[in-house]
Amino acid sequence: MNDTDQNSPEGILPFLISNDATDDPNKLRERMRRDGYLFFRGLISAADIRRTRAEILALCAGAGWLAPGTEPNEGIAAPGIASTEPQPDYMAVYNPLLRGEAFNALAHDSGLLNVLEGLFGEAPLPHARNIARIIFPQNTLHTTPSHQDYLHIQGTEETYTAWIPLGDCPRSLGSLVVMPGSHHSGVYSVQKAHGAGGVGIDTDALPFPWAGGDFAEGDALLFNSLTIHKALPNLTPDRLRLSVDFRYQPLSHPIAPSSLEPHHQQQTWEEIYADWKSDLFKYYWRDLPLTYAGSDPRVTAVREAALSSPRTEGETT
Ligand SMILES: O=C(O)CCC(=O)C(=O)O
Repeated sequence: MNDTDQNSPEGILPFLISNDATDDPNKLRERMRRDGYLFFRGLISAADIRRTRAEILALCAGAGWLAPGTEPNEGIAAPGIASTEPQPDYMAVYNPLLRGEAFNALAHDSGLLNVLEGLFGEAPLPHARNIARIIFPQNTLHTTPSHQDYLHIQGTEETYTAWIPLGDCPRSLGSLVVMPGSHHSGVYSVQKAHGAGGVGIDTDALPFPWAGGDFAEGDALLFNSLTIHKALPNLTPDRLRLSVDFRYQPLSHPIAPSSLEPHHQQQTWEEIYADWKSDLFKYYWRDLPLTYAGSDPRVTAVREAALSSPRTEGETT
């Protein structure tokens, strides 16, 4: 890990860039084991990212979320709107978004799947529950708090999130940061919090640094389900932050059945697939030899304790 760089005023270490390891499974595994994350420049197809971005911004335009007279691809938010998941006006855009063919196809990016196959030493299983985020500028109360994905996903701890911004995403637009080394200590306790997931970890006393940086189009961050991470606030005056988060695990590991359901479970796969032109990624998991995991009692205990906790304030740094 490099030392804190002078360009990092928040005291965030720069990501270790792992492009040198894409064809070296041992290096991928050793770094992931040590740090709990891998960051790659230009791993994801730029053309597919642009298609997904355009698909989502067309929905934002239809909802009146883009500033009138601006170029849609710029993603400039209309003044005075700050919608957030799961508010009804957000879901009115988000449910159609989940039906997007480009969005769902992006989870099968070949560069990403090749890295995952090297990391796992076996076929990767993409979870079907694909997620996207539309984060409004200055809506800092709802910035994603520090958390571990395992609490929300369960199945196997060997689940990895790929966080991919849909276009350049400097820190000021609210990129994701991770805590290298935080994945070695099991499931942390949480408190109720604002922002995605609704619970957060108090990281003040933890002995780990944050690592992060400015993402360019095509960059991807991969991290283990126990690695603590959070979003930085979108402090731009007017830009929407668009990103996707997809999850993967080794095919031979048990999966939680909910990972094969559409996000929020407000529509069926039939509805999601209704307008797709290609059958390639429909029900791709149905013929695979899957095994299923029950719920993890550690997660139940941590969730029950959180229910009786006070809500923490949103993080703004
Ligand atoms: O993009 C965000 O704000 C949240 C993403 C996240 O926490 C995740 O991918 O697990």
